[in-house]
Amino acid sequence: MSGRFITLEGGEGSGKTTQIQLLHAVYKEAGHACVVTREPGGGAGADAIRQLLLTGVEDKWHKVSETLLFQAARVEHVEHVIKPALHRGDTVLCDRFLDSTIVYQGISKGLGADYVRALHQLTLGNVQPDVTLILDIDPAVGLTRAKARAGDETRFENMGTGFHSQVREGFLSLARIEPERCKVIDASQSAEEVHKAIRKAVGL
Ligand code: T5A
Repeated sequence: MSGRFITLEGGEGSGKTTQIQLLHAVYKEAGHACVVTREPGGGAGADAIRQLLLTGVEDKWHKVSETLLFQAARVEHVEHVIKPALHRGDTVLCDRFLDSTIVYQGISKGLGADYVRALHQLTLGNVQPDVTLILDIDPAVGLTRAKARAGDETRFENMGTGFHSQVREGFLSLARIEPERCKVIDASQSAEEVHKAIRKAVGL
């Protein structure tokens, strides 16, 4: 696969969607083919699973079922959207990927990071991002930003501050384990400053 696979990760309201759009504009301006996508989602099957996962009460799913649903959506996404784009040589900009499952289900919900990694290996092999940008922000600030937008996809937002603090620490721990792939970006800055830091991190 010749394309570059870039993921954005971080807590709720850390600015991933905003930054993906800004980065996409840079690629577009340069005339470079680029696919923007997100998880859970990316294709009809994965979008249907997204609805199951993000709406409703916090304890709607057992952590094992929840993890399997995220990974089922990921298989649809990788096989139908990500791999074809990378084979064409396109850059893929993806809002969340496997690291979100490692952090949210593996670390914060206590299923174990190794469990999540093993499931990924079993279902998708070695599909991994080339670069991961971790947008780091105080969860209280991020949640305030996220709650300002309308919609019913609030299941994870409602999981409490302790849960979201573990999410933040979880992402930072991944960056310590894989510093070459995972670049931590201070997401408390203005959107323009965050964009500049991201461009530097991806070499644009
Ligand atoms: N999940 C996901 C798992 O548990 N396991 C998994 O495996 C996966 C894939 C996804 C949820 O699912 C969980 C994690 C999530 O809880 P989602 O709706 O996709 O749900 O939620 P988020 O990914 O968190 O998306 P959000 O829309 O909440 O946040 P973003 O995309 O990080 O932030 P963005 O860009 O939409 O910005 C939010 C607001 O802040 C403003 C924006 O204008 C917007 O209003 N903003 C800023 N304001 C000030 N300064 C800045 N620098 C700003 N940047 C953006």
